[in-house]
Amino acid sequence: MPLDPTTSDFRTLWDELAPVGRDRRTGGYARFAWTREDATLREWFVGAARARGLDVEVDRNGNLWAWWGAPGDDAVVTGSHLDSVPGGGAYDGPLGVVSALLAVDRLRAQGVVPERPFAVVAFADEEGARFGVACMGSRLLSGAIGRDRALALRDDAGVTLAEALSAAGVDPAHAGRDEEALRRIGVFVELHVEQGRGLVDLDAPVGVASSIWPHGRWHHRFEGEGNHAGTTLIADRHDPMLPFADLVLGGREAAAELGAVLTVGRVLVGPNGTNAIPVTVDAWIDARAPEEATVRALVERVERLSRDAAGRRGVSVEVSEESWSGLVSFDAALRDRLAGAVAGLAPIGAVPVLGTGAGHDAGVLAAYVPTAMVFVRNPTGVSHSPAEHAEEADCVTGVHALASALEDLLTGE
Ligand code: HGY
Ligand code: MN
Ligand code: MN
Repeated sequence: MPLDPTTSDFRTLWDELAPVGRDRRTGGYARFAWTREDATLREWFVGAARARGLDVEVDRNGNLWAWWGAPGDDAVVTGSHLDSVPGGGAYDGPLGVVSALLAVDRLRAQGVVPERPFAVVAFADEEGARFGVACMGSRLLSGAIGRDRALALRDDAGVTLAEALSAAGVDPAHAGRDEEALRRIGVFVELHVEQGRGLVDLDAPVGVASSIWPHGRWHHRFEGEGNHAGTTLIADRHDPMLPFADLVLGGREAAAELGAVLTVGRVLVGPNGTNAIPVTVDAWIDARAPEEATVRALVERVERLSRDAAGRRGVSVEVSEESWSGLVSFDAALRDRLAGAVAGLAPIGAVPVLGTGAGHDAGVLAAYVPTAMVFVRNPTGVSHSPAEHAEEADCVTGVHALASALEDLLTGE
């Protein structure tokens, strides 16, 4: 077990995770909630925590908690998630979990004795890649999503979240807002790889978060009429692919005009045959902007665009909101306290304060308990891609920064 994490200690732990769910061809990860890969990652977490003498508990929503000392209320909690988007990078999520475990090693090596309960957490299903709603573990725990709605969500194969939880040994009858788990979180600090170019442009290895852009996901389902690709005259077609195309192009233009971003990264075409006019196109819109009103304006415009296009093309459309995350402004006093605890550590000087367009469990929990985030420099800013990266030296600096912030919270007033 490493005592005071260095580059090689970081690499040892990091390398244990590297092969899990990795596509050998693309290098991208497929680590979706409640799959075999997820189970492997969860087993890894349990093993790594126990190797450090931490006691592991699974809460009612399948989140994993590793306690240093006795569990209790008002704990200092740190961690992140282990799941990925399709074709995701290695760092988004796991960096926060690995750094949390190595921060425990560092605190121990420095003789720190926690004066408050302390836990490392691995939240379940942060990306929402399988059931559509991001941050499911923290949303269920906090009650930010209703239990019945969550449990009825289906993956692309028709499996419900309730069924997936059961299959993984988590009883869905006990899922939902967890008062005990919530009471135990006195403060949550999530370390995360930065997902933009903020820190690299500022030439800083770590920073702290100020805010998360409001964002959400919307499902547009177009339904037309299947028919033969060769014998159906253009004038006779009810092709759902056409309003879908209008939506993608018009949505991008609308986003650019409003100063927002819009992504259509997931599409299902039914029946998906080369020589058949499709019957259905299901498309998912991810929309984000600095202001809530801008996201709402964009989403309304895009819905109108879809309805107009569908009407013109003789196709029906249904639009539904799958998730919404309002603007998050992290607790300024906690953020400054963290920055103060970290500033001056070599090679960190001043600690930049950054906003982000990426969602996090810390953002969900911010509505219930004080939360803060530490970002680690990403040399290209690329994320949700196999090209996502952080240099080992920066990762180790991140561990040191996290440990300092935690020490301050564990032993200070
Ligand atoms: O989609 C997001 O912003 C996050 O990475 N879950
Ligand atoms: Mn992500
Ligand atoms: Mn993440």
